[in-house]
Amino acid sequence: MSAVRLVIGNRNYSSWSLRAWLSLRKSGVSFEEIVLPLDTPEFAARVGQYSPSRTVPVLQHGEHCIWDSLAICEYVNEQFAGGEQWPGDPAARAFGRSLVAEMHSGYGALRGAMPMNFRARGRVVARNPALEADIARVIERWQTSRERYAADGPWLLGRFSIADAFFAPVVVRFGGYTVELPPGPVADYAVHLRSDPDMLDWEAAAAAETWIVQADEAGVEAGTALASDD
Ligand SMILES: N[C@@H](CCC(=O)N[C@@H](CS)C(=O)NCC(=O)O)C(=O)O
Repeated sequence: MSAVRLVIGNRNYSSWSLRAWLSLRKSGVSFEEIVLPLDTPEFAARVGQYSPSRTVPVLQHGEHCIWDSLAICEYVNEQFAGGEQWPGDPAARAFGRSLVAEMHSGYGALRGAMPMNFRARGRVVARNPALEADIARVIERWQTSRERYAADGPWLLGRFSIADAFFAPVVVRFGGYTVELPPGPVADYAVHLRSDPDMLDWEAAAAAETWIVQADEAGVEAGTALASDD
């Protein structure tokens, strides 16, 4: 098989990269990783050699280049996961795709106010109505998913799916920004995802990173709002 290579940003910050990486890791295919440090001259100098959009993640498979996290997950599912990263049932699949599409194109207030940072603990940000609405919407989607598919397994749609890859960064954000989750299926889902062995591998690698994005570290100590999105 042609070589598979995933180009990602710093694991501590790059939520879009985590989506693609988790899907690829769960597929079981072996792949090479290249990590480009976000917001550095090195990133600006090197990203163009891999990514036509100059963003990460990017998947290279032989002559193919896929440069968007959703497109990468779909490709991984088709090429390496035998379609297992979506449910076989069309209604469940459509539900999962709706979850993912909403995550991919929405939740702007959440993304803006709570950038992913694995090292963040106990951050507190000002809650405005748009942020509250995004948080409530995520919790409601997780509750509905877990109620519908609990019999099939511990992930959002029962078995691991692309929906979990897309919501993994949100679980991390909620953990770092002290978002209280209702006990039961929603809180249990967050615990399940954070203790998944692949997530723990990513977290350990994030902790070992030495690149710091200053704009995203300013509030770690103070617990204040931060500037960047992802
Ligand atoms: N829609 C893209 C967005 C990717 C994206 O914005 N990635 C960020 C890092 S998490 C990036 O590459 N930023 C670098 C830059 O904009 O210079 C996806 O889903 O992959």
